[in-house]
Amino acid sequence: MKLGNILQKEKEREGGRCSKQQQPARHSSPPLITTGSALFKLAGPGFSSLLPQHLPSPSVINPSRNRLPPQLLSHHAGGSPEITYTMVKAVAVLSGSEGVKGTIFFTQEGDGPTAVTGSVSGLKEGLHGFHVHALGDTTNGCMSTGPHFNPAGHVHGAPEDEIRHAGDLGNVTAGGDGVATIKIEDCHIPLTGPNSIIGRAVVVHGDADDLGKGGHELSKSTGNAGARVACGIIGLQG
Ligand SMILES: [Cu+2]
Ligand SMILES: [Zn+2]
Repeated sequence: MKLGNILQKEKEREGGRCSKQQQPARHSSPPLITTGSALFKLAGPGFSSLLPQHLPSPSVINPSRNRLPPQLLSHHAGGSPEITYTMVKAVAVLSGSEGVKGTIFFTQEGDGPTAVTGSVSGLKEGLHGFHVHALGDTTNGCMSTGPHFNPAGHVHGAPEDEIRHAGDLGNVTAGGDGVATIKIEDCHIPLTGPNSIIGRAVVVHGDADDLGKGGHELSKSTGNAGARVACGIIGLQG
C-alpha cells in the first residue's frame, strides 16, 4: 500500500476529531524540529529526506516504538513500511499554599484530542476554574505561570467556544470531600508541535470560571476565577 493511501486511511479512522483546532498547520514546518536542540543531533544530515514533506504531522512513526516521545523516534521513520500515530503522554503534579494538591495526566494520539484525567483534592465544594497557563515558571508560586495559554490571541471563553484561549478548560467540580475528578477531552492543547503545552502549567483556581460571560471586568481575560490555589508544570511522561 502506498504511503499516501495509508495516511488517508488513518485520517479516516481518526475522523477529523480535532477539526476545530486553532493551531497553524503543523506540516508547514519540517517535522520534529520544535522540541529542542537534542533533536537536531538525532536528526542529522539527510533526515528530512526520510519523511515526505506532505505528512500531516511529526507523529508518523514506527508502531513498535510508539510509546516513546516523537523526538526520539524520527530517525527510524523511514525504515518502516507500517505507519501509525504516536501516543504522547505528559503529567503535572499540582501543589498550592493551602493544601490543595493533585495529579493531572495528559495523553494525545496523533493529531487527535488531548485527554486530561486526574484529580485535585483540598478544594472547597463547587466549581473551580481550570486552565493551562502560558509559563512553566513557579519561581513565585502559581503567580509566575503567566496568563492563560493563548497562542491565537483570543479572548477568554468556554471550552466549547470557537473563540477562547487554548488554555481555557472551563471548570472542575469539587464534591463535599473537596475532591474534583477530572476527565476532559480537548482539541486546543496538543502535546506536540508549535502550540504544545509541554513545559507550561496547569492552574486550579479558588472560584468558578464564568467562561467569559459574567460581565465582570476580568470575565474576558481570566473568567474572574479568583486566586490560583494550585498549579503544576506539564512535563513529558514516558
Ligand atoms: Cu487560570
Ligand atoms: Zn482564558
